[in-house]
Amino acid sequence: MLTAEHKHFYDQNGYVIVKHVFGADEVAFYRDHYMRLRATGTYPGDDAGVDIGSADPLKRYPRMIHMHRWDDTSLNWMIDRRLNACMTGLLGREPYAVQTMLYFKPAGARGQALHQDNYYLRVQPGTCMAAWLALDSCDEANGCLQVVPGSHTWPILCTTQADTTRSFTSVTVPIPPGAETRPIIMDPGDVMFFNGSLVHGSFPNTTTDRFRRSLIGHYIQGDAEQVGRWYHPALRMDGTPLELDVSPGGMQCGVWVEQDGQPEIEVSGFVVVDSNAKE
Ligand SMILES: O=C(O)CCC(=O)C(=O)O
Repeated sequence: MLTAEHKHFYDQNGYVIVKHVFGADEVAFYRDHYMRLRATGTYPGDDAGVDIGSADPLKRYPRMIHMHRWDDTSLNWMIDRRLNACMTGLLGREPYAVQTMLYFKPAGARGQALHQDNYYLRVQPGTCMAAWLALDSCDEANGCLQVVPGSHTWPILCTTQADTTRSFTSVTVPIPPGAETRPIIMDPGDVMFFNGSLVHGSFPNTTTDRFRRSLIGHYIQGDAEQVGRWYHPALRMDGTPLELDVSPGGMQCGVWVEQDGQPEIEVSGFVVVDSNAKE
């Protein structure tokens, strides 16, 4: 599934898309599964609450987080052998699994301002990796991922205030003049793998009738010794937990704010140690 071309592209750009990792029937199953879960309950991590009458589409369909802790379908997906094979090929050894998320991103929803995942996970040494499965066709209209190619070689940047009318998180990172932000067009079943230092995010879903659902796993390099408290326990790719140290300063991946929420300026003094050790 993973080729030498994928690995080369990943090393150069900090991300790579592997096409059709999951079949149409599997994608349909995941869409139905999470839509049913969302419609029938509230779960740990529903920090913004669920309000089906809200004018904010993200309050009608808030993201789910850490589902693998209470949902076997999510756990099994997180440690799926195909994801493991791709990440092992990219990293040179098996990763550990630390987080699942489901983004519904319905029509009209805000995106998530540009950021670096290791700002939140604080993996040391090394960095984290995301596996981002498209459950819908993703394009610029419905708020596909946006990345800054090559930014995986950057340190973790200090954050600035984000535009909370366009982002459900309040912090972003400044992009140097001349750096390209590239839209990532994906088909359902494609998986994008990306490095924890890669600057990425998404713009609003400007459609009136399309979701942009995605199932996301976060992983850490198999030689990591520390990760932020929010991500414990880390799991081996056979699902068994392991003991890692707590990295200071870690936090939940992107903290929700209202559209008119007070800006929250966070400054990172965090330095990535050897983020390219495996590249
Ligand atoms: O799906 C998005 O819009 C953003 C996801 C993201 O930032 C992540 O998976 O780290």
